[in-house]
Amino acid sequence: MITISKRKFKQYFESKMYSLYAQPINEASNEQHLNVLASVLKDLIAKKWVDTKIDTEKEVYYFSIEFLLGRQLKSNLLNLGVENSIREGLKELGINLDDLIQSEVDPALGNGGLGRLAACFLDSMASVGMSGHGYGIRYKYGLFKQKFVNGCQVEVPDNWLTQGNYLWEVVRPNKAILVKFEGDVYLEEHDGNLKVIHKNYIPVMAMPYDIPIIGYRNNSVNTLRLWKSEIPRRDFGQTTANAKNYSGSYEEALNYKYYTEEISQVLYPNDSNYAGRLLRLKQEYFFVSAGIQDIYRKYKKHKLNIHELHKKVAIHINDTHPALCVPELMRILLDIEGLSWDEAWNITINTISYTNHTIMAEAMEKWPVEMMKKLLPRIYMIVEEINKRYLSYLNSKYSDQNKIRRMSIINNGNINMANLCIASSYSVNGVAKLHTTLLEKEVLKDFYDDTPYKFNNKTNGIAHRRWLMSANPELSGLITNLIGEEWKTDTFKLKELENYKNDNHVLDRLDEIKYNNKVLLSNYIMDKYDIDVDPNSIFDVQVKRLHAYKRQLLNLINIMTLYHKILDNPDMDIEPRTFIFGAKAAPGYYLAKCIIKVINSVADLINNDPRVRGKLKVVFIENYGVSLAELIIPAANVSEQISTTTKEASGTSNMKFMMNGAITMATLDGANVEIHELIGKENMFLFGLTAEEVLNYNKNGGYSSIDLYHTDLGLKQVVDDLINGFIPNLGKEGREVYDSLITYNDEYFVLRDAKDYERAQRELSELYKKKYDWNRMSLINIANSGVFSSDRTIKEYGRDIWFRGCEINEEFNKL
Ligand code: RUG
Repeated sequence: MITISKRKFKQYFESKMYSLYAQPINEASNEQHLNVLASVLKDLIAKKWVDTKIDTEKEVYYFSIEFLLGRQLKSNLLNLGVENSIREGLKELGINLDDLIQSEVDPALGNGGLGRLAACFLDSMASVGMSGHGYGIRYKYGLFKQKFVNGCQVEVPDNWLTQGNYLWEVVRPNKAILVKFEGDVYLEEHDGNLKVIHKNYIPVMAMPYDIPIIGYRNNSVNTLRLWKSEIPRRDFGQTTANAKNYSGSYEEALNYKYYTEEISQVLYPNDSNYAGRLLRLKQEYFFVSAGIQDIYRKYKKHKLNIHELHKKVAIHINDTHPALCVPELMRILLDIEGLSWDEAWNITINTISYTNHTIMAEAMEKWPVEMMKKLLPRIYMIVEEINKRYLSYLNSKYSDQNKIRRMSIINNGNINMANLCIASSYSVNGVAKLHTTLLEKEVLKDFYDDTPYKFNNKTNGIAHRRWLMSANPELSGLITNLIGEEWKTDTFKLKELENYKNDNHVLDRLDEIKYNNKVLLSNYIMDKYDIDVDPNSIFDVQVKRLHAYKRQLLNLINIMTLYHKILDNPDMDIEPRTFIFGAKAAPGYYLAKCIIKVINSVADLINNDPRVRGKLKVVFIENYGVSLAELIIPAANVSEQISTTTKEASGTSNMKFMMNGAITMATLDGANVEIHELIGKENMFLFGLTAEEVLNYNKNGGYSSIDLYHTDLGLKQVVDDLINGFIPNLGKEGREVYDSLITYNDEYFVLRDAKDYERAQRELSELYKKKYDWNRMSLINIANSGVFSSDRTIKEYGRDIWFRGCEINEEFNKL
């Protein structure tokens, strides 16, 4: 925790303004004010932000190809505890802090849940006082910005570094690292020892850009180190003696520059459908190699004993994208340290742990052998050796060749990255109970049967400081008034709110706060889209990536059903509803883009139909991301978590909504299962197939959507609307969506679950009429949401994975 008086801050701010811009405060732009403020804050934390503690305690390195940070100013001020003095100081200087907060860029260096989870984990590691740092990529372009043109998604590049540098970063040229691609690898004898020689490689310089991660009022400042790929600078300290010789032609120089810079140019714009592409593999090795070499350098600098690396360092790989940490660490231990294979393997396998985030087959990364061999020749050799030893272990234990093939790391000309991760780490975790069970019992069953002690569950969490304290200050204030401050550092204390579940005064206040947040969102919708939404209507929200399994389509079908009902029965007693969507589709995911177009077309139809005015509204908010989530989630009455059961590994927006008092409409999928365990079915709305039913259907070829379509006339009417011209301005997109449901037999059970969903929605509507019952439910949700703080999750990772024991565990070594 730092303190700074208003007077001191003003002096500091003014002199910073002079040193950075040589001009008076009142002539500076908003952008300059923001830069000066960030610079002052960086100075204030500089002493605490020392580069290393590695010699004193075990450090965690969290490797993730995405970090979806969101804006930093507000949360940094909150965590430092200086917001009030700085707000006041700025005010006296004629500057409005809120304007600065709003004008900060929102770095979109991630796609969705996985990247945002990584950002929450950084926040929590710093806040619980853990020395835990992130390694990732400083993409020049983040996730595309989404615009709607005639209802269709159009992607606009996210040129977030317009000023050249990011507000919070510090570049450290003296810590740049050489990463080698391609070339020839062979063994040479030196003084009777065989040495691995890598010649003619393409050198790429990884330049570190550090972002401080400030803990909540506890003096901790950790680092997120993002690497930018560059052509090695002239003064780059590391030797490139054996590098490829460029003839020096202009064209070659340009090609080389392009080769290097392309690597950190753009974030892969896909959520769970990772096609194998060369650039992506380059990105993966680039940041992994830079990170592992960085750890090694730091380790050597402190003259630590390499035989005990695993006692000082925990390396965590967030999904399989950083899986090359395994062969890269092996490379350093074997080729640079000269350890034996057995020792290098023992150290590696006791240092690396892995999280799986999905069971979707198309998201399981596989790399063609030929591609890896050419791009990363030494790394491939190591992977091949790991595979050889792993196969010999498997053959010694099992006779079932199919099983061995399934578990093999290299199979059919591809390297299976999940298999590599499982074989080479001491811990494999899923991200919610059901997900972990599915990994153990279905998807990774062979591995679980083989090494059950490696598997564990770590249910995801969210940074309650950002998602409640910062995003919903009024609710946060009410909670503090009722139960004191302690919940801010121990969210389990939120449970005490249940004491107020029958206090009408508190329930009224809760209602009022929700209403105020709805007004803020309504104003945004009015400003942006000129759509007038009524804050008294139910705000029913589904915000997340657009994917068929997340079933925005199910939500839409219910909206259409409701629409027809009102048209057929104009006097129907219905609670007015505003359905709100926010979702980006991967640019190459055609069906998802068609669903966006259909939702937008239905929104146009409904919003312009006077017959349903005051009853129904549909709003699709463009460009959903962290900053918009901070506005939307506190304003939601209903949280739509309606994925096909078994498909959503965890979900994290479900937790954010719950913490902000929304009522969950859910299938028993992902972490909805845990929500249900906590609050019971009486405090949420459940519907849909169970996991067992979905698995059974899948094993037996699904159900027949066409039969259902012909028997349920209500459903048939809505499905036909997609193709019969009922929805204006809808062409081939309607047909595509129709085909997914009927021609291709509804892979995600949308129609199969539609009736039950409608039933649950009807019940929800009825309950909303009973104001106190609804608000009591809302309070119970908030009171039970404490378990979903990522502080809890991170402590569990620490306790069960990273710090659980530091001796070499021979049991992990199966090679
Ligand atoms: O789809 C999953 C979410 O269910 C989960 O909550 C989140 C964080 O664990 O990760 C998402 N995810 C999975 N994002 N990308 C993948 C596949 O690599």
